[in-house]
Amino acid sequence: MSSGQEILIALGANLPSEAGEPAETLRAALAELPGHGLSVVRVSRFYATPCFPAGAGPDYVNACAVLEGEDSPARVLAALHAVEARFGRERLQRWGSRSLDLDLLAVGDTVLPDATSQAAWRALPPEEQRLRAPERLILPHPRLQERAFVLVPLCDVAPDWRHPLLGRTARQLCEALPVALRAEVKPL
Ligand code: A4P
Ligand code: MG
Repeated sequence: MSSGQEILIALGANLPSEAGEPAETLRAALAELPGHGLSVVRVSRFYATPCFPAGAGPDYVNACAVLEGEDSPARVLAALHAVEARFGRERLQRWGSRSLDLDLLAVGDTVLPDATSQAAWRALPPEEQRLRAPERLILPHPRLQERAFVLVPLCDVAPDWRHPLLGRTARQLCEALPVALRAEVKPL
């Protein structure tokens, strides 16, 4: 049970959906969450961010939110996938353009499936990251510490959240990123 623990999610979109342009899709997705037993506690500003990998598609709109709910992390991820499906996300290509991507960043200090596996996913070399997607839920999300488009919005809503294995807060992880990467993440 995740009762009492902060649920941190990342939202991203770089293609329109039936709700409209990416920012509209993000708003509509947040509005769907309470229907899945997830209350929305805080929402970051929305940011325009260059597509990663560079040149692979249009710019993204990214945001983060803090949620609260009683379900297990696996059920929370299932709810996020249901909302992605509602807004027409098609999984054509890993890291491909999408009308909505919802990632589960963290549930308090929960580590899944275990510290060794989480660390192995975190250490995966860039080429393999692109080719291999985890079949099981990994928490914290294994890429969050290297992404300005995640950490900048996360600092709006949960700057003091501490990564249970790296021992650093969201703010410290963000400040460890190159200034140039952070500067690319611009409030809408
Ligand atoms: N999975 C395991 N752990 C998690 C978790 N903590 N959160 C599994 C979400 N999913 C998790 O995810 C692949 C598999 O990982 C699923 O089976 C899931 O159960 P996915 O959402 O199906 O595929 P994906 O979104 O293509 O992969 P992933 O790893 O979520 O991609 P990313 O890393 O989110 O990259 N550029 C900018 N500027 N902004 C973006 O938001 N996003 C992406 C997507 C690429 N470039 C971007 C952005
Ligand atoms: Mg995803």
